[in-house]
Amino acid sequence: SAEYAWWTSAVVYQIYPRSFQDSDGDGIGDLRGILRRVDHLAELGVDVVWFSPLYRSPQDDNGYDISDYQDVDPLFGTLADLDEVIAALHDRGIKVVMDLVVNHTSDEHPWFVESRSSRDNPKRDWYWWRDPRDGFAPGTRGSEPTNWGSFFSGPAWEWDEQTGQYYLHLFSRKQPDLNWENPEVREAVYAMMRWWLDRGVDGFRMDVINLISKDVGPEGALSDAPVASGLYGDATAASANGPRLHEFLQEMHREVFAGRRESLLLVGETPGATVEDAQLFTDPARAELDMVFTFEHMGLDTVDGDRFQHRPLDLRDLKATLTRWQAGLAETGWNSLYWDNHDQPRVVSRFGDDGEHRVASATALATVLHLHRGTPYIYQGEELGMTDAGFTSFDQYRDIESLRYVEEKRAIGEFDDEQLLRALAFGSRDNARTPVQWDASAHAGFTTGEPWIQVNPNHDRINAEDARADPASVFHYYRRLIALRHDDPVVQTGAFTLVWPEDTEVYAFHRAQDGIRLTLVANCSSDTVERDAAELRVEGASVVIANHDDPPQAPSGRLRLRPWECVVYRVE
Ligand code: TEU
Repeated sequence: SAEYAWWTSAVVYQIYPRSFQDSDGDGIGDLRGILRRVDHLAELGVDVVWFSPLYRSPQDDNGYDISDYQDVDPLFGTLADLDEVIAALHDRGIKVVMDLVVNHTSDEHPWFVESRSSRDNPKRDWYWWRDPRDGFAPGTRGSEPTNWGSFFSGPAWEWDEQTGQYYLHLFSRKQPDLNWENPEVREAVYAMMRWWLDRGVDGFRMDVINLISKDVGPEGALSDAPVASGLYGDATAASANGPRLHEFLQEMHREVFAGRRESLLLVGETPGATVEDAQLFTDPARAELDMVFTFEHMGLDTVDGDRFQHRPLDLRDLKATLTRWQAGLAETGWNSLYWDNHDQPRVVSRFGDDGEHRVASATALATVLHLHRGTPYIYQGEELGMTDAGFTSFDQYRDIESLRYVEEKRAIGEFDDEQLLRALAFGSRDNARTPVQWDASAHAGFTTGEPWIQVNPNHDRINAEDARADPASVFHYYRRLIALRHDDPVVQTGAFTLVWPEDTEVYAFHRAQDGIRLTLVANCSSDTVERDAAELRVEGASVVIANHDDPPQAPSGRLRLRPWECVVYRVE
């Protein structure tokens, strides 16, 4: 049988340090807090932990604005604390993946401080500096070099009075984009990456890595992008998957990963990447990345991809999208599988039912995801079935993206407050950023101080301590799913075939390999449903995993599934 990389049987757990566990009572999670919880991770059975940024940062975007790549922010602790955490995880057989944010730095990074100091500074060209557009007063609306909008609202260009030019920032104005056209920039980034690998980390999750190559025309010109909606040109269209992207990734691979690749995990965050792009990124022969995060399934319950505008999910769209990615990466390349992360609302609130059927829908959705072919990612709290934040007033929100969105929409008078609050309640990244609910005590055992963002009041019912004591909890179900991936080669690499693409309630598919077939059937609705079991061909099958105690055994006639009931059958 074929040789597969170690991560085909691995499960990754994402820690968002600020919200994981506080140890010193300042209300912000930290490394010594993480140390107290490594056994939670070991008990869950995950193979890899990915840390959202721990580096020195002004925290304009919660650490995705880095001012020193080779130090830990004092909020979180010290490099020595990090070494201890890495050692504690390694002792338990868990690898450590660092976030790598190199599309941009903080404006307080010494590179940018130098770059902005004068037009002839040697680091001037490390960032994107451009003259104002002709015919407009410099520094006023309309004089930006291109029409690009920032992902965090407003223009993607910031006027710098001192040197009389604009600089590019696809995210906040405190996140200037690095100029990857400049070989010195690339060398500096590669050196920093080698430093981390030498320190013992096992890979990188590469933040917006497909934005690093901007589409530079003749004489370094950047051009306007189509205006999809709102005031600005679409920055993704203008800068995603640029002309030199694959060249840069292959160079990075040669300069940083050559000779060490086998043991590493290299995962790219790639908004706007298609499955065709992903084939190129993840074909091992091209030596770029191991896998990438698709965003296609995250837009399906939004209006025109606007993350703040909700429409109900049509299950057929989700199946079609994920199946397209399964098929596209079946022969070469590999999928990452995720529902939740620090940028997305909680899946149980979004695609599931976070009320009456919380446990059943959280476990059913987990089963659907983890039974696909690819490497599953679990975001902290997902294994507890944590729900969206449930915020009802503006002052509860912290995220820069949400705050800027409200500012911009208010400025143009597009929505009233009620509509804005609804938009945030659905789409805000803060939904996933409330503190991990460890127990039922005040602030959920997250901190003894005032948490930086409110703890969800439902921690009295939803928390790790109770979950650990309850064999029917979401937590114990995740443990079983993770163990299943470790143990079952069909889950790891079996071929995927969708069943019932047109069914709007039931998700069903086969995975097959070496004469063994697993068949998943999941009722993704809050009603009891009935289907013809003959079409599933599971007569005589055994049950591998199910989220109810008494699942239908080897059904051949009518198959009845309770709300959010799922079963995986094994046919030999
Ligand atoms: O996210 C990039 C990204 O494309 C989006 O998910 C983004 O968060 C935005 O909300 C689009 O609506 C990455 C990080 O995961 C995110 O936390 C950072 O804010 C961003 O890059 C900038 O570093």
